Amino acid sequence: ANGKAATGFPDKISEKANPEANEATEIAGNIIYHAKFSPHFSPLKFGPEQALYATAESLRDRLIQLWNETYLHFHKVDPKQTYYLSMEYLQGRALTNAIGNLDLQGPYADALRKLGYELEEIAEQEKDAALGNGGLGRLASCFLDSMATLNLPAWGYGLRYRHGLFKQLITKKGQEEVPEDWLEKFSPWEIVRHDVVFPVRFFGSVQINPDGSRKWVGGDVVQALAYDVPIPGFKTKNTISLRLWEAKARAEDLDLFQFNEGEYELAAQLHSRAQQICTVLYPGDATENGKLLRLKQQFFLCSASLQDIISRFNERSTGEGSRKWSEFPSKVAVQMNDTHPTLAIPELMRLLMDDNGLGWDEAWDVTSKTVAYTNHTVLPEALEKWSQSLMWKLLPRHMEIIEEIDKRFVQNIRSTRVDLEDKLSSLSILDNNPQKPVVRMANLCVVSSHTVNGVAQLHSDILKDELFADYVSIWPNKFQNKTNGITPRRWLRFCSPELSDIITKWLKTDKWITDLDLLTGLRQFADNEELQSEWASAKAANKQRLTQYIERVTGVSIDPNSLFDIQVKRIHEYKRQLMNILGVIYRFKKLKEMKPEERKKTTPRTIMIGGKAFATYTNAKRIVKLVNDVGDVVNSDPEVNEYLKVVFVPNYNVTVAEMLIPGSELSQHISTAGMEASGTSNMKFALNGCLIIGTLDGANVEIREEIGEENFFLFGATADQVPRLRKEREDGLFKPDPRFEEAKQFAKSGVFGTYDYGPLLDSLEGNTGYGRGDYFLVGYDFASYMDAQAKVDEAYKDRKRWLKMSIMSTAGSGKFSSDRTIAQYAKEIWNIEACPVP
Ligand code: HBZ
Repeated sequence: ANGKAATGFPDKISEKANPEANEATEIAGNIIYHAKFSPHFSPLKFGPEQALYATAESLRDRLIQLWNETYLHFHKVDPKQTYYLSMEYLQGRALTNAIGNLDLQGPYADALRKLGYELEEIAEQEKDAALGNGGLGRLASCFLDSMATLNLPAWGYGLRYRHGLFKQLITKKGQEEVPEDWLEKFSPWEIVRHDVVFPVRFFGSVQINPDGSRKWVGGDVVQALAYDVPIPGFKTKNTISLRLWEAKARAEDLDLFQFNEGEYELAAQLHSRAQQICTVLYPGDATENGKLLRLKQQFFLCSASLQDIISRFNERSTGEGSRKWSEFPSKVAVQMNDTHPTLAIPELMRLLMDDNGLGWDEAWDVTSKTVAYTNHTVLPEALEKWSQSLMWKLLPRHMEIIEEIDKRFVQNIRSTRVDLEDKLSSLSILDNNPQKPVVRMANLCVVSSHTVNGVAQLHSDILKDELFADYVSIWPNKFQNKTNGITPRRWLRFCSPELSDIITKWLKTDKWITDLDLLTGLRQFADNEELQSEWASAKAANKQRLTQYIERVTGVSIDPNSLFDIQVKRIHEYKRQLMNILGVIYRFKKLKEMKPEERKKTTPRTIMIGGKAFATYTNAKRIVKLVNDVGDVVNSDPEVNEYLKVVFVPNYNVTVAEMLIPGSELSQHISTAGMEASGTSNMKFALNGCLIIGTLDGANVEIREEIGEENFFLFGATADQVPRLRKEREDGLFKPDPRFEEAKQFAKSGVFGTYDYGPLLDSLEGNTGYGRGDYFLVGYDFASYMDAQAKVDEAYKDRKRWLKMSIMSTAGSGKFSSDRTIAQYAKEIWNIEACPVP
């Protein structure tokens, strides 16, 4: 606080609030009103936290009004509507985004100033809603922003996890996980809908009725209760919904008799089982119990969402009796975000057949015209497979339906495609391997969906040519590409207002915020000295802000004039953070060997690495520890630390990204080619004028095409070379670059502490039998990686050239707006049209 209003309410403001008062005064009055009358805090204090909640509630009033108008408008027009089903959303903070999208930045900043606060300071108080793991969840959140902004009739469905992604602490042991509680106080952004409740069943059995129809009965029944998070579009009235389900037991499920006998746990068994469902995002699934809980979560999302969708379909019926089911696909599109919501398929079949009396063919026609599937990975270990016995236990009716889908598919192929006979064992949905019979969820998705898409051109090509090649021969028109995108509101306009203002000034319009291709207009000024100097000062300001942040969270002071080099993403061997840190180790060794005058000629760098490792992923955790250990040694080395700093940025999340990305100059997207489906942070960095060092993987390929190859530091094997290189590595035919050997030896030598990095580094050996024999080809790509890094150092010395490249990056990023992605989904997959609220 600025000292003015740290405690108590500034009463003068509320008295001043009258109909003639300007907008800021009115808002200030409204904030005070909420601080006084929302019963969340006792009325003694008006600190930053109270100010945040009161500010958020004042916005919530507006959002609810817009949400209602949008709902009623959709109800009246009755357009076809898309439902995005996702187990994950990485929303981050909502305050700045809501104020920005409602175009109330000025009035809110003024209002808070009247109350003694800066808007930024209040925004800082908010916790991230981190209901996701990484790229897939953040993509879903960017998509919601674009759906609302494009006025599309579309909603998101998800789960209201109490504990989202864990908080990462860095200790002497490396990464430690502690639970995060975004609902600790409450979320001002959600609206509980006590009237939107659906029963969801688990376990039980299938009852066959006298007429031959089937009904799922018995088992546990849990209630799904809806919470709506309003999603405002940018400068439009349209405000859509992210509907998150919470699991609740019914009152009658409390066994009062047992309770009165003192058997409290037994009496409340169902309550506690219901509560488990939405307790954590991605419960560990190493154990049988963990698997069961994860499967329950997936089904819970699918069942509740589909019941809700069907009830809305019926509600919007235009009078004369009930609607024809054959109309359903012209009113509803369901998009499955990866295979996690695959159970939507058998659940929709079940609801149509068992609850609404449709026959198989009719139900299948409706279902397969309604659902579409997005694939986000080709890594075999990440393709979901569920044990058949677990599925029979939890979802007996759905297993019958899946068996029938599989049987009909196999029959159909047998009778029409004899050439595929020997492929059927891999094309079928059920893998009946007697050792471990499983349901292959991706196969169920491909067979049942009208459209299957990858998330970048290269990835979609790999899906068509490899993973799903035989399906392509059956359904050549089912497969599409939808290159990912990011919302330019959060990822440029709001996270870097300085750069945004410069762009608006030079383009003479701010229309680029919703028409990102307009950024190409910057190309003609890329050499202009005036623009370059403005560009450099915006970048410098963002670097300064980042410098202070790093000092605050890590205690490491970094040089804002050094090259800021960042790699932030989940820690995974295929993303090759290990290659990055080995490069750093090599650089450190060379700097140590140099004479002082030689060192002075080098390009000073600050290398920042951040990201979370899955709690049980041992090698990923070793990488985190190694980065931290290297940082400790390098940063305290007086000979070298003027030229090199290494920082592990703790607890990487959406909010941290909003700080890091605008302040970055080089970012690393260095996965083994063919393994990163798309990447989306690469787009955020490029949009913010940050240069990329990267492989020809995922969306890097398209980014390089758009911004120009001369503005991209390329290295590494291409995806089509990878299988041959792996084979050569296995056969001992690979001759490692001496720099690679030197870096590994130095890492093992003990300079970076006593931790045993042997097992981690041995995973990079080609034929030792350890790990996967350098499956990710760090050894092969290391040489060209180091060469590319040397080019980076040279380019950075030429300030004018670097600034031009930076401007060209931003100028070429228009394609990567999620507005473009979502417009393509709307047209080419969902067949929906804009429905703007008048
Ligand atoms: O989806 C990511 C891809 O790795 C990335 O390349 C792509 O840009 C992004 C959006 O399309 N995939 C994930 O983030 N995947 C997960 O987070 C995940 C979560 C639960 C799972 C498996 C994967 O069971």
